[in-house]
Amino acid sequence: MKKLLLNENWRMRVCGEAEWLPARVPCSLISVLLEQKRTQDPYWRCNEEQTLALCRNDCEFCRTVTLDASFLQQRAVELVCEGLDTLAEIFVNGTLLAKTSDMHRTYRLNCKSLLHAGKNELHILFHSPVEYIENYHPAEGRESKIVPSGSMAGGHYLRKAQSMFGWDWGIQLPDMGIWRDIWLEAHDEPRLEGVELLQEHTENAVKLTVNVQTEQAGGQAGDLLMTSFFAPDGALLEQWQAAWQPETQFRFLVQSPQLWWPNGYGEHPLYRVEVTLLRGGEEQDRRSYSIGLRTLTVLHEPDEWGKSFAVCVNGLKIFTRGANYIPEDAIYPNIAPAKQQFLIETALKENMDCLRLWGGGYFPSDAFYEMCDRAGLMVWQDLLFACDTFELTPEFEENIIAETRDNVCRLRHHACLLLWCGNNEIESAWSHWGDFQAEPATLRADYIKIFEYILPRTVREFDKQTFYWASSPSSGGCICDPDAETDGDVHYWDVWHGRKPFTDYRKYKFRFCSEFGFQAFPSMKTICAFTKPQDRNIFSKVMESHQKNGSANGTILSYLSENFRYPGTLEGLVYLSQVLQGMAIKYGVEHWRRQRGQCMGSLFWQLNDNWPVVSWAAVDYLHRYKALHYMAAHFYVPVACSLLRDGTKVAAYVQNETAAAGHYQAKLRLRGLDGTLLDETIVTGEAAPYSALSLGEKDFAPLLSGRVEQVIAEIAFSGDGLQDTLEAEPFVPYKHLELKKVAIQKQIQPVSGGWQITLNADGVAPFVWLDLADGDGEFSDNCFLLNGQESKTVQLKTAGLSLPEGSTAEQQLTVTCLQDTYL
Ligand code: BMA
Repeated sequence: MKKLLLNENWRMRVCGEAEWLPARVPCSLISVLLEQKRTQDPYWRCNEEQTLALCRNDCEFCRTVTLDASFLQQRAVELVCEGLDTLAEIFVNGTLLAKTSDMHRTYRLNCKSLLHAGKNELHILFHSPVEYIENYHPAEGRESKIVPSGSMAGGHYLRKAQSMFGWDWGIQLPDMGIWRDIWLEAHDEPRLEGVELLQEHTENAVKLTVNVQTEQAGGQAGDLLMTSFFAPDGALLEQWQAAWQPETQFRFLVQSPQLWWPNGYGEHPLYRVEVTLLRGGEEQDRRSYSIGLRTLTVLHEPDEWGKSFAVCVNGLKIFTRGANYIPEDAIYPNIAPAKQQFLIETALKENMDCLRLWGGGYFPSDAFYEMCDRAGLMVWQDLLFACDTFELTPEFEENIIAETRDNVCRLRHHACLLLWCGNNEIESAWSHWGDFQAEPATLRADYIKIFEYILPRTVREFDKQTFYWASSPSSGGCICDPDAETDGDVHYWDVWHGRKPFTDYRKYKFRFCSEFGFQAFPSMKTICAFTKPQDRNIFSKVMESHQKNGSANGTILSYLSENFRYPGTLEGLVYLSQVLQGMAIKYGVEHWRRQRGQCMGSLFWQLNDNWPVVSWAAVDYLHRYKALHYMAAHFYVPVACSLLRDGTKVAAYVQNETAAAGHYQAKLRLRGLDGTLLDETIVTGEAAPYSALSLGEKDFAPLLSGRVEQVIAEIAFSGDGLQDTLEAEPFVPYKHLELKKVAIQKQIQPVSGGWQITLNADGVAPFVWLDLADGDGEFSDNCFLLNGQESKTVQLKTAGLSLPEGSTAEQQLTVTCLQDTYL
């Protein structure tokens, strides 16, 4: 087979303009204009408006391809487009080859008759998605008034990542272009079409079946198929050959398999399967797959609390810990593997074992899933539908079947693939969202046809082993109480959208909470990167244009007023918003981990951003960590401890998510704000593997009279597999604590891999936040308590550190704590 990659040497122009600009795939209208400095950064100030106006244009890409005669003498010549976004017309030497309308599909187009030896002209015209959605008319009786929050009306008419039209965290940037590889392929022999890998696990062995499908045409007697199977260390385990047939099956038996486990539960060894087509001893086509030997599914079964939703890996039910993941950038050609690697490492630092790839985004590259395989990060993969109605036209049906087939076949072998989920929140919407109730019944019927018939049938046809879930949240489908607390997964938004206090998380014993979240401002340095000094007020036009959830700045201020004092500066507000966010999510996660057994998972909303914005993300667009990141590293650790205060009573809990029983100690303390230890009670306990344990509680009521604003409850935890941890909470809202200014001593010394920073305070200092004034760096821990007695040591890592010329880490280090926001 001959493959001619066509990513280089393109030219792009806005239709109607004279000038062609150089381009290289992956590229888009906006990425090329930016690269050639023909437009300004869409993320700067209010540039979103002018960028959106550019997306009203059509644009065209063209290049020449020089072919020799032998290329064209092959039996088949195809143009393969892995990503055309979205409304494309492809011309070869002036003749229309195809029209496309789905950015998630791979198009394989037979073009032999249009090509000739010598120079050929390839030309792809993209129509404006904005003009299309504005001028599209649904069939009579299928008109919809639904517009997802922050989005443009009509985004659902196109098979294009929905959040490109904007979301309640997303810029409206409906770009267009060649966003994935494009090539010409010529071959005489049959092409390898699909390889299906099926695992059957028995006691200490795995039977692996490799089903190889090739094209029917072009096969000859003497053609061979060969399958090789390699161990995780690269050693060849077995190799089989068979005479070519369109469908061939190979079987392998692995005794004492090295099993793949998610992060925190074991190793992630990857075996490799390689399938080769040979003619006359020469390799003609080859596919290679890294696979993990494991069983992985979701148990949705009746039990004493209703119906479970529990991830089960290699027979072990686990408490899933993770977050929701959105597209890494709103300009898709800028989604580089390095960005994905950073986010995956971020998830690992937060001790996660799962990411939910949310349905308003896209299916990432193979490289992304390979990284997840290696990292032990399970992927909950939504199909690409979110919060909207969808009109089931014949063209729409053809597209969604094809995009599902393409991506299921591409991704089904990955060890990380946990489940396929039909959509985000659409079952809930049809069940009880007010605006959906006024929508036509025909669209409700379309919902059932798409998500309960067409898509599950398509997924099952191509992937027999991965769990399918109709929607998130759901109780199993049929628009039957999808948000039930007792059945399936739940999205819980009363804290945040409903402005309920954090303690409301504790009212519910969900089976699996797959979305809940709380917004915070991005780092001040990130705010400075998209604003001018005069914009730096949260109600300025520029700041509001980087806040896509209508009432959200008010929501942040409302929670702030319940918990903290008025901070007076934007810096103080940014810091407190991040502390609030961390507190909120910690309340939820700790509660659900205490319910382990009944509740079996937590995925907070959201890990990342796709542009610089105020949002629910734990890490901002410029890869600066919010306080939530550092807090997640604690609340998602395999052995986690928590403090639960109920009035004057304080209780200590451990959740042991490991295979070993552990012995734990908690020192329940009352501490004066000057640091004096006023009372201490020690409790101990034994936590079984995979269990939650209450170590004991103490009622501090008799000790609080007359000084409730001058003390804080504190628990010092220690035990097997546990880092020594301090947890603390006041008996009154933080705003009423009578915190005094403290002096925080810092000692910095170089150690291997960075600097060691030792901190001491001469009184209680909550939420100590370390930063670098004009630099960037990562700390081993952050946003912690100094109790006025014990010192805390953290590391500033050299990896990723950037400091302004001529300055040292010591000069740059800033330390903020809660009382710094007192006016
Ligand atoms: C959920 C998500 C997203 C949204 C988020 C915050 O509904 O599925 O659609 O961005 O809440 O509102």
